[in-house]
Amino acid sequence: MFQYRYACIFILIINIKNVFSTTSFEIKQHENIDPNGYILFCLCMGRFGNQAEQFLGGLAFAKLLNRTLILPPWRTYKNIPFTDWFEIEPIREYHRVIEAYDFMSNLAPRVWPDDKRIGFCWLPSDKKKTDCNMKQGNPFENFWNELYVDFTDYAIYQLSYDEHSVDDWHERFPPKDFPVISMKEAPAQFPMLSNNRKLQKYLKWSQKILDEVYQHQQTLFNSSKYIGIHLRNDIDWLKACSDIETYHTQYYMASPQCLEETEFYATKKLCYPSDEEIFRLLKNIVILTQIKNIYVATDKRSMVKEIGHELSKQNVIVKHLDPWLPVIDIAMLAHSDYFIGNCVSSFTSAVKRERDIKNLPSAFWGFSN
Ligand SMILES: Nc1nc2c(ncn2[C@@H]2O[C@H](COP(=O)(O)OP(=O)(O)O)[C@@H](O)[C@H]2O)c(=O)[nH]1
Ligand SMILES: *[C@@H]1O[C@H](CO)[C@@H](O)[C@H](O)[C@H]1NC(C)=O
Ligand SMILES: *[C@@H]1O[C@H](CO)[C@@H](O)[C@H](O)[C@H]1NC(C)=O
Ligand SMILES: [Mg+2]
Repeated sequence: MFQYRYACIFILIINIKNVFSTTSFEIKQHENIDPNGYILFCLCMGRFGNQAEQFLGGLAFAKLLNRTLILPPWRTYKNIPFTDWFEIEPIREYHRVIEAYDFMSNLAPRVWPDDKRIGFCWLPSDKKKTDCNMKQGNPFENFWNELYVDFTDYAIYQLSYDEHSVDDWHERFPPKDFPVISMKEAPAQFPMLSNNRKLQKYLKWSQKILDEVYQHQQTLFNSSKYIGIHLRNDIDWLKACSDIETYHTQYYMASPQCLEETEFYATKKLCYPSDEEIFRLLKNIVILTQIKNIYVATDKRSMVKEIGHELSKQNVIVKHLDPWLPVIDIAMLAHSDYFIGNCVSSFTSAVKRERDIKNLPSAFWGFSN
């Protein structure tokens, strides 16, 4: 009898665990509230590539302050829970983190009462906290509303996000008065600091994304080797590249990924390569690798026909998926056997960082080879 009841309870627990899957596990961990407090920020600048660079900078900052990082949702036309795209456990090897919706439902009622919900803005010292405009416009308003966060007050600061300011942050914003530092902008530079690129290794795609990648690899290429290329060529990019040579810089958007520690400035050719440059480099890589499958990711013009025509002697098979989620293109490129990307694009930089961690080869349009 006892054993039977025991078994019933056991089965019940298993069922509850299945229904609530991660939450029942998470709640246990939440009994530990971090006495050092939390950090939350909006990834409110740009789209995925920009957001990923800013996220890694923010992750490094959270560790510097030794506050738990509340993993922000990715921002598309709506908030995408961080864990829809990336695993949480690998990040915990680097620093304490909690997913934002998890924090809001399970910890915020105790840790972050309404009257402690203070919005943090970096503003010059002649500005007032009413200039913070924490929730003004898209994506700011939408981001916080979808997390059910309202602010009762604001704090403005001029502190930087590097190791020299850590003591100042602790002094001005001690955790007992400011349990959550919730920031209008990510506490990070763009382009990201090269030192933080290695943090990419803690970003592991969720099983859902991986399954989709493997499925596409099967359908498109029978799971055999392919070269992934990124063609960033929508009109916003044409504009972004048009005056690039007048800036005389190595730091234009993501360009440090190929230019820092060189003697070169960003050029039009690097930013918006001609069709001829695309055919030239791609043909070289096909001949070098003997890989005939080509996967094209693009925001606009896929050049599938043109590439097939120009490389007809090489018998290439050119595919373009145009996935509903741009991160699927990133993951497909990251998993390719050779990658050619756009040095100025942070969409490319997300791919390149992941490949560097795995020691996979990459090249850039308009840049050697
Ligand atoms: N699906 C897809 N979307 C892209 C591609 N390139 C650019 N985009 C879209 O354009 C956005 C570019 O912004 P971002 O990711 O910040 O990178 P950046 O502007 O190139 O530095 C991406 O997030 C996508 O929404 C691509 O190859 N495939
Ligand atoms: C950081 O915070 C954790 C958890 O609150 C604590 O155990 C650890 O000692 C702190 N580390 C430093 C360097 O203060
Ligand atoms: C797909 O790959 C499998 C395993 O490598 C191979 O046996 C099969 O012939 C391939 N199919 C086609 C259509 O190429
Ligand atoms: Mg952008």
